[in-house]
Amino acid sequence: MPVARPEPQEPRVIAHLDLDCFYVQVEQRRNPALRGQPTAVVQYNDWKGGGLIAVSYEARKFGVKRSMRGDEAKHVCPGINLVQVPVAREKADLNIYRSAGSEVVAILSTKGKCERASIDEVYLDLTDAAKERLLESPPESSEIIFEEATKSNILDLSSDVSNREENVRAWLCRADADYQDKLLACGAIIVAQLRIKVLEETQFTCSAGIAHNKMLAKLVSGMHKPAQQTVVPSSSVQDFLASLPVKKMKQLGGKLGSSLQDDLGVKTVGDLLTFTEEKLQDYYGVNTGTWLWKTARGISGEEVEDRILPKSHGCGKTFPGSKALKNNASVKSWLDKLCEELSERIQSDLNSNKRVAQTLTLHARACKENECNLMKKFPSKSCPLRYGTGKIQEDAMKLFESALHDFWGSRNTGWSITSLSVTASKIFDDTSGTNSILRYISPSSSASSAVPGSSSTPELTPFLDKKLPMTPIHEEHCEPSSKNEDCGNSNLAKQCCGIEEKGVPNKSSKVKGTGSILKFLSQSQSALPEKRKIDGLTCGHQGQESSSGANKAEQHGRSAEAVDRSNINTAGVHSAGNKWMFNVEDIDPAVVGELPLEIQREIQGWTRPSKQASTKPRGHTISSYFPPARS
Ligand code: TTP
Ligand code: CA
Ligand code: CA
Repeated sequence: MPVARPEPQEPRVIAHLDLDCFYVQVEQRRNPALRGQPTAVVQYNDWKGGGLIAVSYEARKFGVKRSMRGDEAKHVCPGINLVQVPVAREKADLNIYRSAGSEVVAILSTKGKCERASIDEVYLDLTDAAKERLLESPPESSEIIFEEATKSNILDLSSDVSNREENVRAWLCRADADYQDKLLACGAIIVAQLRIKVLEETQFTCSAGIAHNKMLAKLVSGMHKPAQQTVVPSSSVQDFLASLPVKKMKQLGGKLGSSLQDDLGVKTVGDLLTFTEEKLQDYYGVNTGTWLWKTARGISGEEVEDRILPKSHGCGKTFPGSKALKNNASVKSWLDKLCEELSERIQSDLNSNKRVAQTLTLHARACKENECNLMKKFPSKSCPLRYGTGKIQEDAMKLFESALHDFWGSRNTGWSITSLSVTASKIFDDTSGTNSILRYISPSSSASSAVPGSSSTPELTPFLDKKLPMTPIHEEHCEPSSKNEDCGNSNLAKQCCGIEEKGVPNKSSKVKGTGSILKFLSQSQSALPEKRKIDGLTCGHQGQESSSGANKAEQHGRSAEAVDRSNINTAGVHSAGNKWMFNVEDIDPAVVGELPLEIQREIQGWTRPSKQASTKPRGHTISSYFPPARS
């Protein structure tokens, strides 16, 4: 449920930018012969010419829509060029689009706080840049206004085309405007300049909304497309929202929006104005009631997050019609491929950005035999994420089995899976990385899995529910939504469950520290030897209960900070119980050899207990965080 955030006292200038027919533009840049041509990007699936996922504006003029398949698009637009998305592992490989999006983000983030909202969308907080511009070169005293800015669509202004640009120029330069509108005018000029810069440097056009908050900026960024921008002066907010259907609001597209329509007769955001805040709180609770009341007035305190990397990584694939998966073996085969890609992406995020994902979630859509028209809700399942392709594959399969059991009981046939996706979320920056060694070493409390137990679901479920307290299993439901075969990036997750929106990296989990050992330990666990438990050679770590308090930390000779860090970074491992251990035998000697000498010595200390470093000074080394287990 949405929650109202405190509003900032000062006026802000927020922009939302969205690339036009994004995948098509990427393909047009790769093959300039496609420029200006009706073009669409289709999924990897030959059924009826493949599903369209991006359609150029030239093709849209012919009535080509994203919901069509290639054959249908050819029917309405015979000259259309259909380009297939790149393929890897028998599914769409979206890497070229992801990196094209990153090129744009790199340009946009130079002007203010930048939040990458999706593969082709960005929010910018331009308040400081606009203030600076207003001080240094206020539009009212500028002789020349950046031309692209004069093409803006200003919500207040009449759309009389004859002298539109003159009107816009006059609006941007009004000397009698209030401070808020002056800032918006500066924001509009800055965004126009940024859009041109993006075009010059990447060859991509984008559209933008410029307003006093994120909600309004997002609502209007797609209003005039392609390659245009729309500005929302405060004076226009009420009229704009008065006729806006509630379902157009991101948070009102689902059950809350339906309830507003069905229970309160609210069709447009403006209709909400007739309800007092108290009344809305009575219906929907204090938080959501207040949020609705504010939304009706165009008020939103939501901040632009400082984040240019994605909030989660997801890989998915759909299996329409006869392609539906009907047995565990075929699900496993596909899950293995999806997990392999996911593992590569989180590993690369770790190596390049030192970001660690903590939660693995499995989403699927399924139907029951003879009821395929009735899409049944298939529960989504999560568990702590363990790095290493083999482990992710193993855990994902167990999550699937557990979810299938909830969906279908213990019977083994009669179900079919029409989509599968795996998502890595709860990503945080591990700027020290010091204790992330845990992610590369198996906890010895379980043979090899964060989701141990026999593969029989009835035994697995209680384990998941009871023994993973740090990251409790949360069950969400995937609504059938996309017709696309492949849901790369986090499209499927986003469309189904909004997990990308929710997986906020916890700012408080940012840790500082000495040099990272991550880079030395980035080998996959799957290569590690089978676990052997050898007395005296086991390094342990107290779990959730014993490590949660500073007092106990002192007993262990660790600082409270160290405890915090281990709590943060080892959630997945903690979850396996009150006490977990990892076996020093699990440390790949080849990896240890590459560690800094200091750390090599520590690890050797673990493997030779007699020489254990009881005299070693404690500090920012890994032993501070992982003292040897006490018997
Ligand atoms: P969108 O921004 O929704 O659409 P778009 O950029 O193609 O077109 P517009 O000009 O209207 O913004 O999506 C961005 C890209 O994400 C799109 O080019 C392809 C991909 N995508 C999918 O793969 N599946 C989907 O269901 C959607 C909506 C998008
Ligand atoms: Ca777009
Ligand atoms: Ca978009």
